[in-house]
Amino acid sequence: MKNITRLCSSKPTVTVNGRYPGPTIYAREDDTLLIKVVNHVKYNVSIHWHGVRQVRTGWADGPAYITQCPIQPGQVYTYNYTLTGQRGTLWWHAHILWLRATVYGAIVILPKRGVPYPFPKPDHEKVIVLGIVLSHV
Ligand SMILES: [Cu+2]
Repeated sequence: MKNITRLCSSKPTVTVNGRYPGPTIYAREDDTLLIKVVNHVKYNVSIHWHGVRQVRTGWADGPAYITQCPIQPGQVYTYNYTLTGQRGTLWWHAHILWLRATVYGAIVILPKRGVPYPFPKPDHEKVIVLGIVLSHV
């Protein structure tokens, strides 16, 4: 939980590592990710890797009550999956009703080392994550 100020009002907000939006994950195609989620809040949590093609790791997809039990307060869960044959910028988000409003971030999947982008190399890259501001809730 962290007090987050948006539109001149502060409120306790569920974040990832105190960050809102949460941290950007950088990886390369074919990397295996081990992402340890420790639930320090009093709500159930799970994280969905939006757009990531789970190849034989459907259990790591993240939707609570669908592919896994939610991570309960005080519990730990390690997502373990491989980014097989995919590149690009996707996002991850909580897969528990309202938590998805504040618990999200980007996941950047770079080409394999030594493999160029399928377009001219950009001069600069910036990750943009669109979100909403919760006010008067
Ligand atoms: Cu999603």
